[in-house]
Amino acid sequence: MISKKICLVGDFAVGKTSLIRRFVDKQFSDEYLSTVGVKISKKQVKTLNDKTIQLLIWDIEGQTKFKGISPSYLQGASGAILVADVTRPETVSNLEDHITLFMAKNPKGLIVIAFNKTDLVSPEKIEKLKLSTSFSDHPQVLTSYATSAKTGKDVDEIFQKLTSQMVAET
Ligand code: G3D
Ligand code: MG
Repeated sequence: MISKKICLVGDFAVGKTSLIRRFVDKQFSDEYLSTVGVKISKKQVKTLNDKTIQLLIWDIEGQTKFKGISPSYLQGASGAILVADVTRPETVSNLEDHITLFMAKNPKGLIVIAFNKTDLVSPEKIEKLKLSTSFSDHPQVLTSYATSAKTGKDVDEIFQKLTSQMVAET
């Protein structure tokens, strides 16, 4: 079976770990785990063209407001889910920097954007946010989703989309 590394990237507390837990374990936890290092979760995903892929999902543990992402974390990734918190506009503007960092390490990597915590804001606000952000400068950004790790909205979809596209490209 083919394995592919993907990374969750984004500011502190945007919901990266929660999205992985929701996708891998089908649960949401309000409990905060602050271990230092990297956690790799594995999950088998069936792609649209019926291949089974082993996803190696990388998550930073022990990230703080001050301690950012080390470039070696991104090494060798086929894709990334870039996460912003819709209740904190600065996490949305910082996506641009995260894209640049990821692309520098993985020029052929694919990216999907998760506007997360959408359970906390109105649909109108999400629509506005989506319209106000454009990633057309970055062809590697496939699409964006309005996710919620709390309700599970669009969580499977975003992982599925990224995986199917990564496989389609190889
Ligand atoms: P990180 O891994 O990006 O640092 P976490 O972020 O997954 O640790 O999430 C940070 C906080 O946001 C957690 O709350 C978590 O429960 C909450 N959270 C994550 N995703 C969502 C979501 O979609 N909706 C809502 N309402 N909350 C979310 P605490 O209180 O533990 O800091
Ligand atoms: Mg985390």
